[in-house]
Amino acid sequence: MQIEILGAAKSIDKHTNTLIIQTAEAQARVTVYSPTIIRICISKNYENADASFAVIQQPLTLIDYSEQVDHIELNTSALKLIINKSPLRFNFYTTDGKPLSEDDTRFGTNWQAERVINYRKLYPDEKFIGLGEKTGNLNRRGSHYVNWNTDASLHGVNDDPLYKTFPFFIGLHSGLTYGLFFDNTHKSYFDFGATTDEETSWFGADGGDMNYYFFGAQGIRQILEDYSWLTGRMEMPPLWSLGYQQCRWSYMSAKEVLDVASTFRKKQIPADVMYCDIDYMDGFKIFTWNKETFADPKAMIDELKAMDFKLVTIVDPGIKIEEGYQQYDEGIKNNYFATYPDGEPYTASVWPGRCHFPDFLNDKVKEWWGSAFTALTDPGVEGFWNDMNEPAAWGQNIPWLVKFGNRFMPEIRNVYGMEMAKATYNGVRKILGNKRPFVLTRAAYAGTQRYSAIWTGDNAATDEHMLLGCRLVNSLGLTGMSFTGVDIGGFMGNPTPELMVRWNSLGVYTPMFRNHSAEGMIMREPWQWGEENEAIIKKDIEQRYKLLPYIYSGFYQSSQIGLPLCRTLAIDYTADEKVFDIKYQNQFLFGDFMLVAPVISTELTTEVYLPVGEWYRLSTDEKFAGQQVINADAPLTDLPVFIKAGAIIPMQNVIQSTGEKGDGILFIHIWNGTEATEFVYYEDDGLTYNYQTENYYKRTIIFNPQKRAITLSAVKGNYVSKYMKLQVILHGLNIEIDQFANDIGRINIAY
Ligand code: MIG
Repeated sequence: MQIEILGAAKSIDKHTNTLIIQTAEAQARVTVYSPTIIRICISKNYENADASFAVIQQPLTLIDYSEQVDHIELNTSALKLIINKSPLRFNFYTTDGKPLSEDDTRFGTNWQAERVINYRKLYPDEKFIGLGEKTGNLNRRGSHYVNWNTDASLHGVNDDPLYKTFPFFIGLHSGLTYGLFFDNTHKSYFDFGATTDEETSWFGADGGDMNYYFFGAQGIRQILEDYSWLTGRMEMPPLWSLGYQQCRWSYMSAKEVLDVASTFRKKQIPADVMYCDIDYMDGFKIFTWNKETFADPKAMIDELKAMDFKLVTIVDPGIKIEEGYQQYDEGIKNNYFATYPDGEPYTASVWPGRCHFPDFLNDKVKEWWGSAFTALTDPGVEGFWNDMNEPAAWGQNIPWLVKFGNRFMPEIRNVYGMEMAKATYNGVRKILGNKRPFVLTRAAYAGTQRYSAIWTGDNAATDEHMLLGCRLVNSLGLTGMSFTGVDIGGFMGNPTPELMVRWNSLGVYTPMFRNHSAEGMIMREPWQWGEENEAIIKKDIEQRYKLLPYIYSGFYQSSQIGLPLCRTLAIDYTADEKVFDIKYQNQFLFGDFMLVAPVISTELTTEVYLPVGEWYRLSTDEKFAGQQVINADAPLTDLPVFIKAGAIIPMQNVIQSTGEKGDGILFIHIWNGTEATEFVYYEDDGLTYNYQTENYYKRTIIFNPQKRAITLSAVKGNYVSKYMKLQVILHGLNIEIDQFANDIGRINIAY
């Protein structure tokens, strides 16, 4: 095998916004996207190097650099890049010269035939977080990972790879932070000092270019803002998708779907969403309905709507080979399927039997796929669940010879799912007009947040999987994916009632709150666990609905700056070694002010690490000093949740679904603190895109304990709040103030 190591610069071409450096092996291009984002793309064949599935921004038009004898120095207001000419190496520093991340001097970028690799210096105290849906510890130092989207059913808690590819990590050392996004869709590898005797870290791919974006902002929040600027942010989801979602593989008939939905209403357990998994279809044919069991989908959905439920239906990519089936006939006629090199459509078996697979890389195919959703939207479906898009087929490994346009499976596999989600999103957006769709996908690549929410696939009904779910969701939050969830209760296997209860209570503090289980498992609805457990589950779901004003504002924040809802403590307490401790690494902040400490179902007390500051237990208002480990009671009725001093948390009274108007009272809970805090309260109609034209209601709530003042800024936006009355509740102060809030001007409350 031929080994090549990037050698000396032979020529340097300077354009206003690009440095083009030629070596004997390849061409390197340097562009600047913002003062904190620099792209390096080292390519043997630059023709296709600028196409990206993930990146939606353009480089700046000017760069500032100077050439010296042995190096080039490129400066931005936030970063210094030193490019050594011989051999060609790229080293990033802060403006005052502290090393952030540097090529390994010996090997830098190198090739083994088609394989492209980058070796970097490993700093003694360096930690790594990120890569999205990856098992293992929060700190990924000492671990090796592969990105190769896989239908990882029955995966263990340490398995890799899983379903998604997010080749973006954040490095932490010497009190500094940086990020690196390797935008390469081939099978890729990340080694954080796992196999190099702690000498180097390295990453690479089976093909393509050494194409990466370096993020030099100081502070993880700013890096996440930069990364989500580069790759896009999620839109506001429909409010109903933040309610409780009841799923199962499968509710087998319209009658069963309706029975479950009406039981929620009868028992007054709040819920918003019912699902139809694969069995609603006719022989698993996508865009069809089973003529017997779902004979009149519109009638079923109308009944659901009358009960204020939304319906989500599943779609898989595999199109059944069957003449007379519209999608098959049209796909064949127009050459819409992935093929072998001789043009023959590729065939594999999945649920419907022998299938072809749409070439989602092709815009025409995307459009065709998207327009077929009328079969679901006409009767009233509003949520679209994209499964099996790794893509999965029985036997798993789709051959490398399978072709998408002029590209082959090895290059396409990791983006196929994202492109399917994009096709779905674009299609239903067109059909639904001003109405927000809910799109969910299993496979994904960097940038998927623009189109879809994700869930973490087929987990199992064990405590270990419940804890893994926290780490996966927290890690996904470091890659722009804010709207995420796990199968609550565990997909495979049957949870004990205790595990079901515990997991449900944790689900309250997960962006997507969905109960789901596999075929053949015992029924999972809240009333399947005995009266006592049902009461706890109900209370926890009620808690979710009470918190929706806080959660929705958190989604708004995320849509603006890319900060996730579920935040590993590493984001805000980066320098605190304790947050990386394996004992506490599953803890996370939910939104700005709530700290959640996951506990397994067989333990009724737990150790919780409270970082710097002061904290209150949500359930008791008991106050704790931070920077200490406490022993917290953790009965099944009370998941340990702590509130940061100074917290401002808007809540409402329980409603049965997000479509319910409620009593019109907005509670603002405030827990005393020492420093001024603020919270941006956000509300809109929860259903349409009108918010994009200022049809929202937004005001900043400021709590200033030193001045003993609470301020609500004047309202921004044209939307009229659904809350008529405001009630401020000061915890830890024992003062209650009621005030009517239909006055949209500034409100000052002194206490
Ligand atoms: O081969 O549609 O991860 O959530 O219930 C299994 C049936 C296919 C896998 C998904 C799961 C879903 C199931 N699907």
